[in-house]
Amino acid sequence: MTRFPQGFLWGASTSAHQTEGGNVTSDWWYLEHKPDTFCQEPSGDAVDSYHRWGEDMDLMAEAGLTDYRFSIEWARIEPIEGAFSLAALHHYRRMIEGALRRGLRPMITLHHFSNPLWFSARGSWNAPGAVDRFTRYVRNVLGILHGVGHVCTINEPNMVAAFRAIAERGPEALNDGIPEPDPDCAEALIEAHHQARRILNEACPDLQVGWSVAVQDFQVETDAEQEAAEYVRRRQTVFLEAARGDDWIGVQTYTRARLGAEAGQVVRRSPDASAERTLTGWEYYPAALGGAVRQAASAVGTVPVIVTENGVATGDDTRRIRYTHAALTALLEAMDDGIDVRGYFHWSLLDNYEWGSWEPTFGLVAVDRTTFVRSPKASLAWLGSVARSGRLPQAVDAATGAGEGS
Ligand code: IFM
Repeated sequence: MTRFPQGFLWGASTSAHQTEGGNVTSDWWYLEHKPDTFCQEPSGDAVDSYHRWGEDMDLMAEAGLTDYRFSIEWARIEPIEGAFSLAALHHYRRMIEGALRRGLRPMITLHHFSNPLWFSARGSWNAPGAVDRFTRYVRNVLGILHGVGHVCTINEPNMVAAFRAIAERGPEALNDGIPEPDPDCAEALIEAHHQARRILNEACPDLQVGWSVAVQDFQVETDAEQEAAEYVRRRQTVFLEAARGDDWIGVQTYTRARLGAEAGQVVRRSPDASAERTLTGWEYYPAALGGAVRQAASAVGTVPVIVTENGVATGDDTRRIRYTHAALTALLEAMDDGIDVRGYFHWSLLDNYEWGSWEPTFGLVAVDRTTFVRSPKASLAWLGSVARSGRLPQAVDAATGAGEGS
């Protein structure tokens, strides 16, 4: 296959907390400001997308992208338990209408990491009643979803279920890949997803509902195959299997994870000393996307795959284009092998707040954090041209990152 199919979703993703700014009623805002925080920097005004979302959408539509995945912020919509903000709901409705007006199909994420502070204070997902609290929120947002094609209930539930370990150990907990998710939290998230799907499908039968899992390309380099499968199952497969019966499964992939064994325990191997690392410290390994969509497809059966995040933290935009070219090549190969992939969303549209730090830049667009002026990078035009033509250029020019041949 050299072309992507007609109707393929071509987009970029963002999340509310990472871009909007001033998310003061959220648990992340609290985490960023508490005295012993593991965050290096707070999100502050972020990149002011709460006010500048129109500029963000204009840039995407002008570049040739057709889809925009963004999240609506529970902490703004329900800042106090049971008190729903009509102004916040109207705000997100205006965003949905703004996207549709520009020819961008919105994919709405209902929960992208941040919670209302009150929800966390009550024990977050591990507390009795957590699922009911989430589904009450879902019922309250139904009214703004008309015209929306895709809803993602919860972003990266396998990361959410690992947050306690991350909060306790700090970001280095991620150096070893995804820490083991808390099983009770995982169970609550899966139940919340299933109930939300039912509510959404009943109220809006045309909506395509799914959730997005952090999927690493796990490469097993040990004979302890069963133990390795169990290691992957707890971190990834259970969340993928929970998507059986969904309209789509979101795959979010950045790198691979090589599994070995030490003293009878499955461990994640560090990248080789010669391996290139990105600004997040992860191995630069774009081909991971091919392995990840295959692993997801084998867990979910016939549910179509949408790549809802893929990208690279780098200060070198040529490297970003090369990474994306290689990732899309691996994606086409997987599609050639029969994997049903319906779309690709790049992470991220904007350089934004990377959960504790502003250092890792994932964006197709740079943002000056004092003036909030947006400066599109060459990678935005490059991805837009792939979207317009539905084809990958055969190669990437070494100097500029632009495509050569087609
Ligand atoms: O920035 C995050 C995003 O919020 C969830 N997926 C991974 C991205 C890069 O770390």
